[in-house]
Amino acid sequence: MRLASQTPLPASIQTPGYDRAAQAAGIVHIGIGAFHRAHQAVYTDDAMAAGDRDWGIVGVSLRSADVAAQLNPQDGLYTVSTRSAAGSELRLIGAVQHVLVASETPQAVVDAIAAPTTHIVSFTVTEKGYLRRADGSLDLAAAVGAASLYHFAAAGLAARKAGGLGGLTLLSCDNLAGNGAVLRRLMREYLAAHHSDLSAWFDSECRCPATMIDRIVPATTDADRGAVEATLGARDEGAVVTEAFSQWVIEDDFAGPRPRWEKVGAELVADVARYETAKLRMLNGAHSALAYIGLGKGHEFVHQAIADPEIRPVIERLMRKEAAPTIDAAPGQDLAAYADALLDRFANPALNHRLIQIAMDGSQKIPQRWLETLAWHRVRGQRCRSLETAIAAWIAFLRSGHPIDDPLADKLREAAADPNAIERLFGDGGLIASDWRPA
Ligand code: CS2
Repeated sequence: MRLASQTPLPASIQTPGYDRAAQAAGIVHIGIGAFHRAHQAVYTDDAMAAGDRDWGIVGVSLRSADVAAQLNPQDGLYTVSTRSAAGSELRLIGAVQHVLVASETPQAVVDAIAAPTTHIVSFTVTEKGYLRRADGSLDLAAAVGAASLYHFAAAGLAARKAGGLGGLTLLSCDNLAGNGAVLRRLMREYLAAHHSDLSAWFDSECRCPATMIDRIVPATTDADRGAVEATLGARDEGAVVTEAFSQWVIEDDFAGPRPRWEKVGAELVADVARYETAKLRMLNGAHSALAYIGLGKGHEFVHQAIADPEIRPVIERLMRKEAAPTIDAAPGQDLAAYADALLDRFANPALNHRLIQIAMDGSQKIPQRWLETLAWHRVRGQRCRSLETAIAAWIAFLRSGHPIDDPLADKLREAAADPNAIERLFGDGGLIASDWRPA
């Protein structure tokens, strides 16, 4: 039996605490992968259970029809399994109403963004989905393509303006440094090129708040789906598996109404930068280092790599001695305690988080995860032994013959094969733009 609205479920499973059918959709989410379903959709489900109304989510996949095929036959319902050494907890999430596939029904995506009830368009399209050039500007040639978030956002905004509706909040939930400002800049560049009549309206009517998003969400496996089915008594093709920890820090700068996410655990603040920087350089920086160093030593999962007595001290040093000193902590932000908590989260034996999942798209991740830290130390005349080890491990990975999942894969493989790989990658005119230059 496939999970759907009428499926009888065991009493132990938490279900949506509101009338799903009575909710309008207030959010269009582009990039409805496992991360969104285990993070923002859960906060939104909780906000509706706490009394907020009309914040249903219309999910959008830009290319793949997989998530639509998983969720639409289930009336948008899916489960989130929270796993720790202490056991697993399962709950049903009702916030997602249905999923559109932009390549199949592009006009439906535009209509959803242009609907009067929609107030927020949010994004988890991964780093490469922003279609930036190495210098940070928009790759205009790529951004006219069918898989471009800009194309759909602009068409939806144009319809809103034409219909006399208000603007929107465009909410980036990706691991970019200054994700709100990046999205605003790129959206402006797109509009200037294709909808210059919208540029001034966008500036006055729309907002792009910054966010720090954090929850570790490994790709769901068939074994995970089997375990969920055994507990649920129904097949959930859209199941997601995650850790107990979850954090969301959001810049409180919205164009219109929003769910009261702060009532259900999110932090709405004036300035996200220090949280975001700490998360990118400590958590994600350590993750990418674990991925390349760990794969080089034959490990498969994060918890195995962090348990390796040769790897753990490298990661501890990276977080505590290299990344943490570069962060000007906010009041109450304790970076030593943050590093402790991250080590525990990485060690979670119940979460089979594959290193190869983190290793993908290195060219898009490494600048904000490693190079900003390296540049900070460089101007102070200091070396970073752990990050240099991590860079060597990345180059070894690129040379290893392992398939490279990265938009720059071919160029990276070629540059890494050069005896002067460091210069080809990070030097002047190298593949990876950064303020850090190899010594
Ligand atoms: C990971 C992140 O895949 C990766 O690159 O570093 O997805 C990480 O698990 C999340 O950012 C945690 O919040």
